[in-house]
Amino acid sequence: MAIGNLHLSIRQSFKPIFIKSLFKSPTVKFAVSNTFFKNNDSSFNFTRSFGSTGTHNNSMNTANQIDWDTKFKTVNAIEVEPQYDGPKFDDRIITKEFIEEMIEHFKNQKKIHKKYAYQVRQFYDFINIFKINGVPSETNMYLFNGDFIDRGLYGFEVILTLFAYKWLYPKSFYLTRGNHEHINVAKNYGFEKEVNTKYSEIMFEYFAETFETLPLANLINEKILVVHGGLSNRDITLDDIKNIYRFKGYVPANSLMEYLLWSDPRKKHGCDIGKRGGIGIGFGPDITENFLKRNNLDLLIRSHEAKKEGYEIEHNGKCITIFSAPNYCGIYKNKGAMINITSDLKLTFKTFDAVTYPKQHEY
Ligand SMILES: [Mn+2]
Repeated sequence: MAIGNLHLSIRQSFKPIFIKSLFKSPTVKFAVSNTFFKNNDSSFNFTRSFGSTGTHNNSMNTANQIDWDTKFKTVNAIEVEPQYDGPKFDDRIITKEFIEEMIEHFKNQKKIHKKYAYQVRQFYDFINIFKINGVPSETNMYLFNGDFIDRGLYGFEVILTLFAYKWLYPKSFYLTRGNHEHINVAKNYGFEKEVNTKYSEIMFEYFAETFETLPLANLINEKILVVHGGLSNRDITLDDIKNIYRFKGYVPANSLMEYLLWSDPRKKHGCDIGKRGGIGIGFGPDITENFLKRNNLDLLIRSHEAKKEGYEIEHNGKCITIFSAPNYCGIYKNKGAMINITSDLKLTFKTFDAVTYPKQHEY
């Protein structure tokens, strides 16, 4: 129940600096979305999530100061009215049935009770991904690559479903933080208003707090780095990424954290200030190539930009943008895309169009 548990679930999952999926199965799949991939093979099971918990720097470790027990008790005391007909779960144990019922409930334009929402965008396009590729499970891995919110009417439903799956399948369901998973961005681009309308300011604050726990990068089979935005203008290593302290409550200007969340590839060699008014940088093919060589990697996968065909391959095949929200914001007419990845790191792209969704719920 409690968002406390959801937080903890995520915090505990990412507490070690590296997460390595220990799960082995003949049908392991892996996917990344707003970005995502998918894999149909067994040996594909090395996924690491980066981002320091900052335990080396206790004076700044605000996340550890959160009183999870009090939060849990407060949420646990919330009464569920007898007329509530939505999904429930008990004893802080989320279930597959709860998530499936929750998705049905959302499809029918209903809310789930705040007691459960505390705990745990294109929502219809989002769940269409599971229709195309199968629902997440211990054998059907997914990685979603940030910017889960601020994109239309159903950001809350999308991110709650993502968090619920992360909670249910911590070893086979992965998320990367996007630039929108930040309190100030979420205030300016719609998520705060959406959550205030559907629930309350407290609910928004809980979510904003949870965003900080999301890792800034994931590493697949030691060879593919997945970040939301891009690279730095400095000669960074994976250790530099691993050592980022991400619980500051803000993204420091011109920091590696900012670049990972906000940068975009560019065609020319070198770096420039980028195309977003000074947030993040533009990085060229030489930057990507040198970064990959320095870190013994094969490929960079990132998101952050809508693409007409849902994806774009740049930098001599070394930098791929994947974007899985089709007809982005209802106006871009772009396809959505996903990547399937096999154990020998062969990539297959799948593109798809937007689905129709009910429009009566404006807020
Ligand atoms: Mn973005």
